[in-house]
Formats: sequence, structure tokens, C-alpha cells
Amino acid sequence: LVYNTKNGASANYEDRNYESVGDIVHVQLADGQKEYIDKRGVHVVVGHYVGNSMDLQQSQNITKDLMNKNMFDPRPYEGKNGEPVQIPAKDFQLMQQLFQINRYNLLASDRIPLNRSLPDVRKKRCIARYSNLADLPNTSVVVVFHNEAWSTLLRTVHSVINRSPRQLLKEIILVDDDSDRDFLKRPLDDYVSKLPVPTRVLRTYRRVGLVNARLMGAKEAKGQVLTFLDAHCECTIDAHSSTYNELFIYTCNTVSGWLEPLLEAISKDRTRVVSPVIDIINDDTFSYTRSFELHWGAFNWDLHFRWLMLNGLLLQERRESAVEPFKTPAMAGGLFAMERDYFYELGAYDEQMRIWGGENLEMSFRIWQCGGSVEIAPCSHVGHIFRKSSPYTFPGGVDDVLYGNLARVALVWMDDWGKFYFKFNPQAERVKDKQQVRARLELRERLKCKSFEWYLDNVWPDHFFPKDDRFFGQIVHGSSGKCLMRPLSKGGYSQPLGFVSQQDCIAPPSLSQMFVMTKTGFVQTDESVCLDISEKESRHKPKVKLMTCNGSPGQTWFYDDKKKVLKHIASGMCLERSADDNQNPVIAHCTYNDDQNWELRTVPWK
Ligand code: LR7
Ligand code: MN
Repeated sequence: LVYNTKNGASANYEDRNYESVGDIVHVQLADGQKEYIDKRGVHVVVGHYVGNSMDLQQSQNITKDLMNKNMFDPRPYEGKNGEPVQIPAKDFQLMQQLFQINRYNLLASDRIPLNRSLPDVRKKRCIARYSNLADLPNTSVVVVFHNEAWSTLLRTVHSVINRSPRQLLKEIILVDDDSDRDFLKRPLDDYVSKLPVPTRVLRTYRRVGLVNARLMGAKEAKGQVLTFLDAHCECTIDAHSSTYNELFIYTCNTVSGWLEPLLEAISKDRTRVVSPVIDIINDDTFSYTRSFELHWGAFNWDLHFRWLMLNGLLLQERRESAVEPFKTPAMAGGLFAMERDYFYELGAYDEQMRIWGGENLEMSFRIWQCGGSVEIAPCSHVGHIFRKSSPYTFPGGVDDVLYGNLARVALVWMDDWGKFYFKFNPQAERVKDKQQVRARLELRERLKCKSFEWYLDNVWPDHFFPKDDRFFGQIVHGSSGKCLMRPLSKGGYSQPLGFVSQQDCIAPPSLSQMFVMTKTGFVQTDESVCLDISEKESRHKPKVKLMTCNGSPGQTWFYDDKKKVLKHIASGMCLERSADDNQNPVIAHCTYNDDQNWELRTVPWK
């Protein structure tokens, strides 16, 4: 999962730069991974992705024994206030081995107490907002897990207990999705039975995936609201102005923590489904970093979840009400609160979704299209460990599972844009026919849900999907027949920032050579990157570049249908092919010569 930065600059994972930026997790290719564009133009990343590049050499060495051992060994002040953990050099080898088990630094996690303190990262105005807890509904917290580490799982549980007002916390339900670690069986049952909040462990006994595990937890829940968390989270509260009793249980009713803003939104309108701001627990050092509050959740043409900058209009609105929850097109999926009865009224989850992936978009579309809203409460902050790879198996194969789930999303909720998705995503097309979606289509019918077009127009007006009234297709140079192509993204999943190139057109057309041109003149791809120019002053013929869309006039273009030129409005210059195909297209003073002759070649997508 990728975070974009405000200015679109990419961060460097190896340098850990993103910690100082504070709002990015940027994935780079690991050692041993390679990427290329295949014949069909599909961006492929090959090679086994193993957490940190540093642990590659150790990958053979983890034994079942090591995985089965609970090595939780807390030191009183380690990781306090969300500070990074330092591992002494003598333990590096063990650290590297353990890293692979959960794809985060298990040794670091195992040294941090279950009740470590965290910084208060909220806006000041968030702190004393909820004086009357009696007005808020109570909640069951549901946490599903498959082979989670003891320390991360129980730090999640303890942070919930310690930082939630007791009268609002009905119970905690853990759902063990067929883990095979001994310490997650009897020892876990025994441990949770002694906690001061009713907590139990349900078990699926066969691997059902996160959707069905959550359904199992939800079924048992008695709270008025369901609050879902991943099994490696830490909930926050103001560490300084709150008071704790001797059990370290949060009892102060005048200070609000992570939970109150979620429940308050729901108490005002039960059709609101609310996520916290998801802060970053570093997978390596376990440091806690506030993430950027003005991102919302969306997705690209491939239906991969993305954090994007709020659009200009919304940013304006936010200035007046920076502490109120704001609407988002999609949720990340792991951390959210939803009224329990509403959860069922709306069709719970698509129980045919397997293991991992897609359920977050399915639920987001369903909520929006069927009358509810998906929101982010900026006063609620919860940390989550962002990993660079998945530690567990995908029975059935990653592709079939993930693309099967995404195919279901497209078939049920996306109307014509479902066709668009299948047309350009052969992996999903391949598993499409296996999907039985009748029950979900009936649900959509029964709930009288709106169209995907309505969703795009109303929930995400500045989306980058093709619509009838905007150009979608290739930008083809007249005589050479070369296509404008986006740069390869640096990491497998990051924004494709950088210079566009001129390449042979891929057939059938590939998304990497596809652009949308909006009525307002922005030429963009699906990652919210817009055609722009660089080195505005310094060069005679600046190269053309993809930059994070910023709505500025510098990113607007005009296609002159008669003269067949693409004009950069601010400079009045024209897109020009480079004589050398290894060089990048530029803009130059308009000569209307052959070099500047471009066709906007529409690619049909329905
Ligand atoms: O088979 C499984 N059974 C499980 O119980 C697979 C997973 N799980 C559990 C797992 O132990 C974890 O607690 O399900 C939870 C989520 O799995 P992760 O942590 O591997 O997922 P993620 O954090 O990489 O992925 C995000 O997208 C997922 C898509 O299916 C889910 O919606 C996750 O909940 C979601 N996580 C978040 O939204 C946290 C913020 C990340 C972002 C952006
Ligand atoms: Mn997670």
C-alpha cells in the first residue's frame, strides 16, 4: 500500500526518509526484484519480496520452532512515546531471521511493553470535545488474525482497553483464522480471560480469510457498533492530559481518545461508516509517525487502493471544520466503525471473498451507492504497522484470490466501469466467469442502490476514470505512430512520476499508454498524475513530465483538432516529439510541423 506525498516527491525507503516526511510509506523494489513491461504492456514485478532487503540472505533459516516460540520480552521504556527501538548489533542476525515471520521487526516489537505510551498527534481542538459519553453508543471491537505475533496482537488489545472509556467498550472479540502457532491457542485464551474487559477468542478452524473471520466475529458481537481493527494496531489518546488508574485503565471522561470521534459520528447518523486517521507504525523500528490528515482513500484503474490528496474544494471546506469527519470515496478497509444493525441491513460482507483484498472497495461502493457515507474522523488516530509484503499464504493462489475478489467488486458494483476494468486487467478477466454474484446483485436491487456513475459524479467528482464526455485513449504521434507512455513507477506500486516517453504503441492498448483528458484541460493517468512540464525557465525545450495533479493552470492543455497539436496553455507551446526515440517528448514554440502533429486516439472501453 502506498502513500503519496503532498508534493508528489517519492521517498526513499532505504534511507528511511519517509519517517521525517511523516505521511508517506513508499515501497521500493526489494533486492532480487525486477520489473518490466511485458508484451501486452502489463507492468510486471518479479522476484520474491521478502520484507527488508537485508533479510534476504537469511531466508532459509527460519525453522518451525522459531515461528512457534513466543519470545515476548518487554523492557520497561523501550519504544516509549512511540520512539524507535534500537536493536544492539549482537542481535542483528536473530532480528533478521525473525523479521521474516511476520514481515515486521518482531524482535523490536517483542521488546516493547504492551502498554507503551504514544505521542498525542491530534489537533489541539480535538482534545476535550466529548463531555457526555452517555450520548454515545457502545461498541464491540473485532480483531481478526492469522498467525499474528503475540506482542503486536496484544498491544492492539491493550491499547483498546487502556484508551477506550469503559462504558463505551462492550467487549473485544478476537477471531483466530486458523493460525498454527501454539501460543495463539490455549495461552491466548488464558491470557484474555484475565483482562478487565470481556475478551474472547473465536476460531474458524479452517482458513477462511479476513472477510469470513470478521463475519464470524460480527455475528457474536453484542455492542451497538462494530469496530474492526487489524491485529497490529495501537489506538491513541492524549498521553499527557489523560489520567490512568493503577490498572492503567483510562477512566477520565472529559478527555477524548481514538474511539469517541468514531462513535460520535455514528450517533448523529447511523449510516455513517467512519475510519480513524491511520498513523504509521514503522515495520522496522516500531516508531510511531502521525500520518497526513488530508488524504482520502480512492483507487486506481487497476482497483488498487490509493491515498490521494483531497481536492481543492474540499480542502477549502476543511479549513473551517478541521476536526469534523470528512467524506472519502473509499476506506482502507481494516480500521472502521459501523453500526451493527446497519452493517447487516447493508449486506454485511460478500462472503465469497477469500483471504485478502477487494472487500474494502466492495464495502465502500456499497455504502455510498446504497445511501450511506464513508468518512474519516481526523480526531481519531490509530497506528497500524504497514508491511511491504504479506507474510502468509494465499490458499488458491494470490492471483486467483485477489483478482477473484476484485472481479466480484467490478461485476456487482461498477456497471460499465466493470467492463473497463476487465478490458484492461486480463488477470481479472480470466477469473471473471468463475464468480457467482447473483445474491449480491439481488442485494443491490433490494437496497435500490445507485449507479457507479452516480458514485463517480457525486462522491469523487475529480476522479480520473473515463466518462463519455472526456477523451480516453492514446496520444499518438502523427508520422512515427509512437505512443506517449508514462514512466515506470519507481517501486512496484508508487506513482509513475517523471518524464513521459515515446514508444511503440502496445496492442491491444495498455493502461501504461492511456490518458484521460478532462473538459478542463488536464491530461492525466489514473494515479492522479497530470501532464506537466519541467524546468520551465531554464530550458529552451522543456521535457514533458507527469506530476501530481495540483489543479494549477500549469497543468492545462488544449488539443487543437484542426492543427492536430496539443498546446500547453500557460506557455503557449506545443507538444513535440523528440527526433531521437530514446529522448523524451518536450514542448516547443509551435511550428505546426510534423514533430508536433499528434492524434488523440480514442480507445473504446465499454
Ligand atoms: O487469511 C487471512 N486471515 C486473516 O485473519 C488474512 C488476513 N487476516 C487478518 C490479518 O491477520 C490482519 O489482522 O486480516 C487483517 C488484515 O490483513 P493484513 O494486515 O495483511 O492487511 P493489510 O493491512 O495489508 O491490508 C489492508 O487491506 C486489506 C484488504 O483485504 C484489509 O482491508 C486490511 O484490513 C487492510 N488494512 C488496513 O486498512 C490498515 C491500513 C492499511 C492501509 C492503507
Ligand atoms: Mn494490516
